[in-house]
Amino acid sequence: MSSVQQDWPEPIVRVQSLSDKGLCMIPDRYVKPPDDRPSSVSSAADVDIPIINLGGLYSDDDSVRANTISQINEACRYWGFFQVVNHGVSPQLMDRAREVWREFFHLPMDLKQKHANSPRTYEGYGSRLGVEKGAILDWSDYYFLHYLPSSLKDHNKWPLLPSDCREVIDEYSKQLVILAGKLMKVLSMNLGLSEEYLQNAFGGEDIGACLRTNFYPKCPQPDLTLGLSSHSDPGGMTLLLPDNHVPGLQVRKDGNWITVKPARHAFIINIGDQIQVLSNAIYKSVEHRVIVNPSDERVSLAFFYNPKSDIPIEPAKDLVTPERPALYQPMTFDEYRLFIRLRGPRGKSQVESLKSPR
Ligand SMILES: O=C(O)CCC(=O)C(=O)O
Repeated sequence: MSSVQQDWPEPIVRVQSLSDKGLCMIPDRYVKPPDDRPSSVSSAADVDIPIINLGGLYSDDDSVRANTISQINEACRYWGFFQVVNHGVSPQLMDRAREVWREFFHLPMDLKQKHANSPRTYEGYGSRLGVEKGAILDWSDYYFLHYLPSSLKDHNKWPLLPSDCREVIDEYSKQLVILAGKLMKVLSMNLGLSEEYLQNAFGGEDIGACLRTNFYPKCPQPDLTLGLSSHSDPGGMTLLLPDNHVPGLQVRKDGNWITVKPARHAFIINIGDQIQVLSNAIYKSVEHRVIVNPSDERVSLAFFYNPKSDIPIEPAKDLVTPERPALYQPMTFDEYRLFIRLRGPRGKSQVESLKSPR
């Protein structure tokens, strides 16, 4: 597999600076083909992903505990997405984490440019995913950083401002790793595996965790573009803190796009491709995308909980039977994510391409 190139194929344009110009029309580079535009498939207005009260996991009442565990199981099997409330992460910390990032994106451009990223590691301030020359781009900027493993965490690659930014991201990430660890246990048990199975398959203590904060500026022609193209997440599990005022995330369900209505102080959890592989596709890594709008910017924090990058990920032996043979061949996460890093978001094409020849 070819390695990632050192630099972007074209000069980087910050979407925020395009939006700030007050253009009436978006540049052609952001105009999606008709089939990929937001209105191409009707969205079901009255349906939403499940909302699960995680407090139920610690109830004294056995039936409440069992019911919560079973709701998570159903959500992973049939939706690949769910919201959690009462998850143990402090609401104040969630609000502050979102606000430090909003403040970052409103800093003067020269300060943000100091953190400009390259396709080699993607760390820093970015405006495109993928390095294909002439690609149609998404209407968003982002900031990407590593939290785990500690060997990859480098505060110098995190924003310097706002002044409490690094401290807030550190505390936020610490709490999200704890939450993800709890969910991994529930997912393992729900799959009929030992409580620690998924965590061990991810590399035990040596997992990867990284944060991408997405900034979706106002867009004068939201019907022609997307804030983030349809994709499934390549990693293990994503814990998303959505904007507290502006919806935008759409999840694909039965051919429709469902716009998620975020519950207050909830996280949106979704299964990534690596858990789809480990579960031999019992759990689904579902396609999602982001729409934008003309009147409001939007900020979201996607925290990716990933396997250690150099261990092969393959279906759990206990989930492989003569009736249900292994659907995927082993592959390390490093090999796997190269695809997205080179080509940008492309629906579910990567996890599909991994399927074993039958
Ligand atoms: O902004 C959102 O709501 C979703 C972001 C997302 O899907 C991602 O960062 O992978």
